[in-house]
Amino acid sequence: MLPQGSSRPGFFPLKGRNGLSPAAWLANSASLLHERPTTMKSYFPLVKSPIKYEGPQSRDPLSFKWFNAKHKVRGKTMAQHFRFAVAYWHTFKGAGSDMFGPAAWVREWNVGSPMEAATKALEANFEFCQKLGVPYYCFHDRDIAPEGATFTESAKNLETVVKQAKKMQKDSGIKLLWGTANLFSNPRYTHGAGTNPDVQVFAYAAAQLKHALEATCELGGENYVFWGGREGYETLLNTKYSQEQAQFAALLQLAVDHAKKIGYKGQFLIEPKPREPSKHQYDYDTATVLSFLRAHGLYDHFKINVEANHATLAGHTFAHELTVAAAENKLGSIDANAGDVLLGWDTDQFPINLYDTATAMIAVLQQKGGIGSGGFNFDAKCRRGSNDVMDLFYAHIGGMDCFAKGLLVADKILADKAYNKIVDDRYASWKSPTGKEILAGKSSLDKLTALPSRMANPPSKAVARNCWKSTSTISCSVSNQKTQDCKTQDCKTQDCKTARRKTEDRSKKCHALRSHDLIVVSSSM
Ligand SMILES: [Mn+2]
Repeated sequence: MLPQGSSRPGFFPLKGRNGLSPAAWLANSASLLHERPTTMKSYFPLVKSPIKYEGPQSRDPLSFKWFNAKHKVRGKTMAQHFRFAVAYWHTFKGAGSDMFGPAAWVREWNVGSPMEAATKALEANFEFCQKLGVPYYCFHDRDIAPEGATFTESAKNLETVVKQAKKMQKDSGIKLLWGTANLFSNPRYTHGAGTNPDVQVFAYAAAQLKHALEATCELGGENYVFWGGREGYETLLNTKYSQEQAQFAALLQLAVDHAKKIGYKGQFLIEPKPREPSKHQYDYDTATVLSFLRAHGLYDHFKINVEANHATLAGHTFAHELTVAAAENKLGSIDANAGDVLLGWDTDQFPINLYDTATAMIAVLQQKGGIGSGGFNFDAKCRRGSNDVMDLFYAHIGGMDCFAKGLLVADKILADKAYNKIVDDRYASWKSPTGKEILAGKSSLDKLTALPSRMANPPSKAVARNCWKSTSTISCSVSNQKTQDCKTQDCKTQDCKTARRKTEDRSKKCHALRSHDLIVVSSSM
């Protein structure tokens, strides 16, 4: 416990109960409140006890309506499913600035010299995480420690802050989900860090990466993230594309090598993002990044950190990006936020759309073992008008509840036999000998060419619409029974006209069942 009279803000010391699992830590949180010395400064004095689950009927904005850390879904508690994290940059260094105006808020912890502010922000972070009931935080090197006048000074600042953070992690039980280097804010990185045309800038980035990786390792960070902030180009007229791809791969390989050297066992992640700030960002989306990793022999060392807002900027849904990553067991972690369909940039909002979180959680649950050492990091910020620190609580609580409810809905949908049947039926024809042969690599174009000659032409509407109902079942009335019965391919015969009518009837039924599909999904919400 911190000494009485200490001026340091009050997170709840764990008194030797370090190394607890997030679930055990959450269970203990409430009992730790009384241990907080009353003389300690608090940045969030209005939150007098850790936020509790009170259920959907509660009207207390400082309570969870759906996130119940201990509630089990598919054998895992919600705490284990989510491993929520607070994003240091937005929550403790964000000050309401946007492209039309500079900082709008002065947070109580962001005053004094840069290093004094760094210490206070750390204290605010650990108090906030404890009171919110979030077991992890994430940082960039330059938001946890200020950049100095020289590289050596920057490195020293980071070293000092890491020592403080390590002690506060130990005292509070809060852990580091991931760390990363900010290789995009300083003007030296205007033309990229790893992909910069100047090898000296590359070397600077590599050195900064080394320190950020070592800081993450020192703090027990479970992941290290690469977000290629300015890795991209503006015009091909001055750009060697292949050269820049090779450079970026070299930077990643240097990190992999250094991790081995220092014994860092955490997971490396790449966070895709398109369009901002350069027109052509190299890590455009998940599929692009996975392809890049394969091409450069880095595939086994990296997973993907999927951000919701980056997915929508790439013209995808959040669920699409999660599904592409999970399909290869490469979904490493999640930046849980949301964009705005009416705004064309990375707005980093807190998630409040249940349909988005429900479909996202369906995708997450598809990956065996869940997200492993990853978590759900709220890479989200309050809007410029939200100048009250209490909004940080309301925003995070809302986001956690939105994902918790999304998990419950996703579980219900996946457990619903009607839903499973709809999807299975859609692919039923692939269980035929022909389908099995194709997937086993035992078919040939010659073999498959024999099939179309026995099929109806033109295809039945049901087939053309790619109805979820087994196409073989629906089309058989035309292609097999009737066509064969009337022994003619000419569809003008009465038999075939009848058959086609029947098929159209089935097609209508198919549409009705599609509506049923939506009802199944909606009723699960
Ligand atoms: Mn973003």
